[in-house]
Amino acid sequence: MAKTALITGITGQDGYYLSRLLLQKGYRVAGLLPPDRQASLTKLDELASQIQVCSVAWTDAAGLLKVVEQLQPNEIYNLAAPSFVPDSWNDPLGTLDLVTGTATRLLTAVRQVGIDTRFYQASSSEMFGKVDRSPQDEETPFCPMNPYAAAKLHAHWSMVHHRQRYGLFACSGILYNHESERRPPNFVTRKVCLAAASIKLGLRDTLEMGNLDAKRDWGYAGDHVEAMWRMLQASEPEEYVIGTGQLHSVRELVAAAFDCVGLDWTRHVVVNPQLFRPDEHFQLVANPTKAKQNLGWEPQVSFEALIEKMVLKDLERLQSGAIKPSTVQ
Ligand code: GDR
Repeated sequence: MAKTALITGITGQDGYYLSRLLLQKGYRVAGLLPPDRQASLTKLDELASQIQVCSVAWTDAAGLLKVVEQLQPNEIYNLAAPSFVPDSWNDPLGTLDLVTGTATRLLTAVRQVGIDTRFYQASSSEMFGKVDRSPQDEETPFCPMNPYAAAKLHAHWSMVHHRQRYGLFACSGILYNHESERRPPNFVTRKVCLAAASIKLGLRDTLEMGNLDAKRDWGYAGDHVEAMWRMLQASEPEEYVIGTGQLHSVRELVAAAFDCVGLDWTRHVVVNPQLFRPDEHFQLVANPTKAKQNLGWEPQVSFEALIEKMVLKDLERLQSGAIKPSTVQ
């Protein structure tokens, strides 16, 4: 019989790639969507018609329990989160409730229904924050530096507690930055790739950037969702650090994107100190050895190939009119 997977945050970048992977594997895929977010299902494009939608608010514990009871999912992937880190300063409590509250309500539902659902929690490298070592692995202490990271850490511990106390098959992937053609333009990779494509087509001339010396471990979202799935197929529920193990600066990202369209980035990029983030002097880079050894997981798409994919897709979108030039200024 086909397995059933329930995904929160299904209309986000990772939701798309994970749904696609699970549908290809023959899963029945259901997505939890709050009643006021039903329209966002169109973000799943060609997958939308294959997804069963469960309409429940994140705060509705009874509603979430009912969904779990009725669906009896083999696997739950909890991806729901406001993922743009700076926004969490504007609404720390809302972030905590969405991130931690949803994880805890779902874990409670699984425990109450008493089924053998395997639970994946989307943890983040932001939980490491002010690191005292690089690269980081599963033993690295956490030191979150913003409300988003603190909320993710609380959700992470909630998952660990449910596993320890109730014996649930619950685990988390501590994921480093992962990008794709589906990344929204407020994230730095997409912002840069869209700008490079727009400048190439003469739709704009400059790009304002924050800290060019900031460094990240950027991987491909399609690779990272594969790791999520593998974690739930393992014999034991465990934490895994998921990243490429390679650090690149924002400067390298900009150079790579402009290189794809044959432009010299130094002629177009302007640094705006107002876009700098305070407390960002730490090198977040993964040591994914455990994932390689236990799950056989390795990233398939290189940094350069990822940036090229993203730039080419934005060129195509702009040329076909899928993105209106007026929105790229
Ligand atoms: P991040 O992603 O905060 O790491 O979180 P983002 O792409 O926003 O920033 C990456 C790095 O680029 C630097 N930067 C800029 N960032 C943006 N957005 N705009 C700029 O103009 C700019 N200039 C420099 C940032 O300072 C930062 O160092 C992502 C999200 O997916 C989280 O949800 C996830 O948990 C973590 O990755 C792992």
